[in-house]
Amino acid sequence: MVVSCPARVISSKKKTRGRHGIPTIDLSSEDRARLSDQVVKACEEVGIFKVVNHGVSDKTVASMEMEALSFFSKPAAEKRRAGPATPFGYGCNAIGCNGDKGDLEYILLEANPGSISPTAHYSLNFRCVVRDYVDAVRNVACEVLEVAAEGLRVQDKRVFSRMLRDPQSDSCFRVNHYPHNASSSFGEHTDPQILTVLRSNDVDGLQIRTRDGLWVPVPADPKHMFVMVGDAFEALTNGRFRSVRHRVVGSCSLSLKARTSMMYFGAPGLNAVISPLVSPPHTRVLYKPFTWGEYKQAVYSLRLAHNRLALFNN
Ligand code: GA4
Repeated sequence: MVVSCPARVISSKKKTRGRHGIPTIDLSSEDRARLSDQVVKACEEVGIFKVVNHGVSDKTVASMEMEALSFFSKPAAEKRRAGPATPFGYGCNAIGCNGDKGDLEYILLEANPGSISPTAHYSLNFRCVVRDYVDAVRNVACEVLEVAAEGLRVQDKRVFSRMLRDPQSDSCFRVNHYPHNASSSFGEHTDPQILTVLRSNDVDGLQIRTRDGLWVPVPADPKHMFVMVGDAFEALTNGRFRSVRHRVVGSCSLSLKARTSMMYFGAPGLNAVISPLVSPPHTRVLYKPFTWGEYKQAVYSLRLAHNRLALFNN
């Protein structure tokens, strides 16, 4: 259940200048040591950062956005043929328990390296465009994970990225569409996976909750991408990285244009064991080992509840 939250929202002015700013990281930087320190610091302190020079071409992004918009503009009956989302497919108002409100609609697809989910409900062009986009954002996620592993001084720098490149990976891809004429929202939650790569159009709405309980707007930036730490990364790093609570709030200011966001959720295979890989000597191991499949099952039964990881506390 989503707990209604008394936290304050700070103004975006304070956010951009003050200590609540979202870090911006240039992924093309050749100063690898500095880059990996920046990634580790952002994952520890904020759990979200903006990535510039991410390497995904404008064309790949624009084609994906166009295909998504053309899907969402179809008549309701036609879209519903690609649903219901159980969990994959087309969904609207299906999260429940205050998770989403208003007319949010979405498509959720499997996105492991071997296959992009179906099906006859999507055109061949749609599937090709999704495959290209997902391949590109997976590369962004893997690069970030490798840089993070370096920053954490893990010997095998592919230890995290390998999980996303595994053909059995349970990664998924989601496109959310918050229509212009409604006050649609998505309740606060953390993403359960390892890492999320988010790209939205130029309509605001995303907010993150800081450690001190403030809600901070994350201004939309269609040219760049945002990377968010998920629960599985928090567990893998023994709590050193913190998954970021976030929500999308609809308001009158959303009313001119629909918000469209596209998220790649990088996850391991269902049987992959998640156990803290980087706990310095003398540090208590916070989580019992669990498989991604076990965690996913807990996530679906607890829905958007707070602190699901606590189920696996040592
Ligand atoms: C939130 C993050 C991702 O969008 C998602 C969502 C998933 C779904 O829509 O099927 C969940 C939600 C998300 C967490 C709790 C459960 C599962 C809906 C829901 C009520 C795809 C994910 O992995 O977890």
